[in-house]
Parts: sequence; C-alpha cells; structure tokens
Amino acid sequence: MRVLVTGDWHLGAVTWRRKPQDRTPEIQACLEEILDYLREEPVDLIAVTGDLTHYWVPLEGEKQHWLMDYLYKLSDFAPVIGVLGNHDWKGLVSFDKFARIKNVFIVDKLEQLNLDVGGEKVCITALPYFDARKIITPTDTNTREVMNDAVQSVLDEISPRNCSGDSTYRFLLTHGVVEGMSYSKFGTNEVPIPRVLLSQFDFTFLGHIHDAKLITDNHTQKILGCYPGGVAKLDFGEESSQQGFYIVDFSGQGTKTYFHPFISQKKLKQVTVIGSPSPKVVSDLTTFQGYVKVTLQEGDLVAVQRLYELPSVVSVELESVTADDTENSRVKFSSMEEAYGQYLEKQELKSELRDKLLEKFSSYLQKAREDDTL
Ligand SMILES: [Mn+2]
Repeated sequence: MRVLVTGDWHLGAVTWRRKPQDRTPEIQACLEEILDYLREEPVDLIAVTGDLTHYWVPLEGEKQHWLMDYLYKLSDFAPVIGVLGNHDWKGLVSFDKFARIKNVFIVDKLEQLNLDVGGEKVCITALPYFDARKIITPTDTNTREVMNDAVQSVLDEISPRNCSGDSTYRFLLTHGVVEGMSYSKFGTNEVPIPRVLLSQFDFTFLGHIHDAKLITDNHTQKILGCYPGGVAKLDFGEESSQQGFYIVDFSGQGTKTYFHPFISQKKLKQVTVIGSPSPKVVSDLTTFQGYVKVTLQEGDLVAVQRLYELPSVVSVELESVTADDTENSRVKFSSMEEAYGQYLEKQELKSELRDKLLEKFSSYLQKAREDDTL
C-alpha cells in the first residue's frame, strides 16, 4: 500500500496587494509534477489534505474547470480522497456526488469511508477543518466549559473503532493543527488534534501547516503522520519552509516516507537596501526568478517606486526608524492627519494643493471611521 499525500494547493491565490501576482500558473506547474510522478510510479491512494482553493468563493471559470479536470486525472491512477480546509469554497462539495462515480471523494463533514483498494480494505476517517466556534449552537452560552464539551464530542467521534473489522489500514485525513504545534496565524479557535488520537490510526494525512514535516510520537518516536506543506510559498514567512508531496509506503517492514519537493516552485528572497539600490542590486533583482521583498533603509517614496519597477520586487517596506535611533529622531504623531500633514510638508507642493490633499485625506479617513462594515 502506497499513498501519495498532497494538500494546501491554494488554487486561485493572488498574493501581494501592492503588486498582485496570480500564483495559479506556478501552482498548476507544481501539481503537474505529481502527474509526472504518477505516470512513472504506482500508488494505491491519493490523499488531498484540504485548502484546494485559496478564497471562499468559486474559482474563475477556467481555473475551476482545471481543478475538476485535475482531480479526475489524479483518479485515473488511484482513488482520490480530499477534505475541505479553512480556505476552501464550501460549494466544492456539490461536485462530490458526481465525482464519487469516478473515485474522487470530497468530504465536507466528518465521514468514515471504507474503500476497497487493490484488494485490501482501507478505512479512512475524513475530518475537514473545524473551528470551535462553529460547533456550538448559537443558543449555547459561549463559556469555556460549553466550548470544551462541544470540542470533546467531536474528538470522541474521531476514532478507528467503527472501521470494519477486516480493514487492513485505518487512516485519518484532516486539515488542522496537531497538539503541541502553534500556528498563531489562524487565531485561537483552532482545535488541536491530540497526538494520542493520531496514534490510534495507522497514519494521519495532514494539511494546514505550510511547511513539510513528519509528526512523531513523543515517546516512541513512531511516525504518526505527515504534512506535505502546500505547493507555492504564499508569503515571506514561508521563505525557508518546504513544500512538496509525500509518498507513504506501508508495504514493507515499518512505514517508510519519501518527500518530493516541487521543482517548479518559485523562490522567495528578502533583501535590505540602504538609500538607493546599487547597479549590482538592480541587476540581481532584475534577473532573480522569484519574488523579492525589499526593506529600504533611509529611502524615500521615489526609491520605493523605483524598486517596485524591478520585475521580481513584490513588496517594499520603508524602514525609517532603525533600532539604534535615539528617541529624539523618532517622529511622533498624535493623529493620522498630522502624520500626513508632516509628510506633505516635506514635498515640494504649492500650499493650496497641500491643503486640498490634506482636506481630501481627512474626508476619506472620516468615511473609513464611519464605515462600520469594516
Ligand atoms: Mn492552507
């Protein structure tokens, strides 16, 4: 029994607001590497660990078509089982009832699937992402105790005990954090899955953490599960993390895992520039095949603009206050208007224009403050 594990595709992701980059072609190129692998090497099952899409809305027509087509291509090689992650468009599940005929399963609520895979019975407990707030009913008082009870009732359901007795393998497939991992990015309503729960299964296929890793039992060092880590590096926090797919092989003695990093993935790089970039830096940033974040020290907005014009630069942060600056050199503002006013003072503008800009800024700010939909 060999299982291919992939997840956190985030199809449709457009990253960096100031200079938006549609990451879909890069993600698709990486996912094609999985098909290349499958054409050469047999697997018995494909586990998709959630966050197939990036936004909570349907993908644009062509991309949606690509996704469905891709899932079917995978299923030509082995049954495909996916759970929804926190990013997924919930409507993806409407595809499920058509897809099951072709051995593509998309699970949106806790479900146990018993499949016959190459003559062996495989029991898969599929748990999509769950948020503690969403499992208590609105009439419940939201106390810690009520919350804990609700969480426990879900955790109690996650067990291989209901798998048919003749199952050769009992797997857990889920999207979430494992106990002992902190992933502050997603807040505190996440329910960590206890390691003791993982140890009841033969293996757990995990999604949500964008860094490939194996989860081991703290005492026995047995491998309990794996995170394949996603596909594309979506922000600079992921610069040194790893993304790829895992092959988990149960056929020999003990479980063996093999990690395959994506080679079509674009690299991220962070550089610091002081004043204005030297010709060498400009040339490096022009030829770099990936995405660059620049921290600019002692620069101005013109320098920021010039940096954005370089092909690889997607984010520029102006660092005007360095750590060793004295208290006196730090500019302080009592309001946003005052800050903008001080900025305008430094520009070579006619005073009427300056006043008009300041007036406009104030009215926008006022509008933003009144907008309680934010
Ligand atoms: Mn994700």
